[in-house]
Amino acid sequence: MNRAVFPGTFDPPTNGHLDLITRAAGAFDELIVAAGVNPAKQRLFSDDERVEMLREIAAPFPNVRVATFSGLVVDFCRAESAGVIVKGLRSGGDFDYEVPMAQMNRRMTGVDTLFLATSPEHGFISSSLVKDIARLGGDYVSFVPPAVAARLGEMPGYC
Ligand code: COD
Repeated sequence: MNRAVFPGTFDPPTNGHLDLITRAAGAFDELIVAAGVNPAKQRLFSDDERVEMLREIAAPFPNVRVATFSGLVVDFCRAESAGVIVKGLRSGGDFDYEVPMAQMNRRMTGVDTLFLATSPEHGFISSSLVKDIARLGGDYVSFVPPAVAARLGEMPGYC
């Protein structure tokens, strides 16, 4: 089976993430969307909340499974017998951040990374910007799936 892992913080999942899930689900027999921890980022949503939101938005895709992981993403790939990591690229900033990780992951274990260029209509969307807009009272609903917009609106201090 041709199995891939799409790892991320997904705090919260956005339409950019959903676009990658849609495209990667069409390219692999099974896609595991894996919510992990980026130590550089403080999270708003708990593991359970991120998983629930991801399950809601991944529900239309029978070959997509949602999981959490801690530790190295390559160890998770090995445990799940997945040979490919899927990542998205929006900008040179993503390239500079992602390529050394991809090279290190391949060097450590042979697991390769497949980069999907962002769709132009989602290229400016990030979880951080969505949270900022929500916290400061702006309109964020067109940047996230409906299930995520509802959750974000319920968070104390967000609207
Ligand atoms: N369009 C296209 N792609 C997008 C968009 C968008 N609008 N928004 C985000 N993406 C892509 C990102 O480029 C990324 O590829 C992916 O979606 C997830 O994004 P985030 O922001 O939710 O997640 P990150 O980048 O914070 O996740 C980082 C990981 C948790 C995956 C990473 O830190 C990790 O693998 N940690 C585990 C430890 C490890 O193995 N480290 C590597 C050692 S070499």
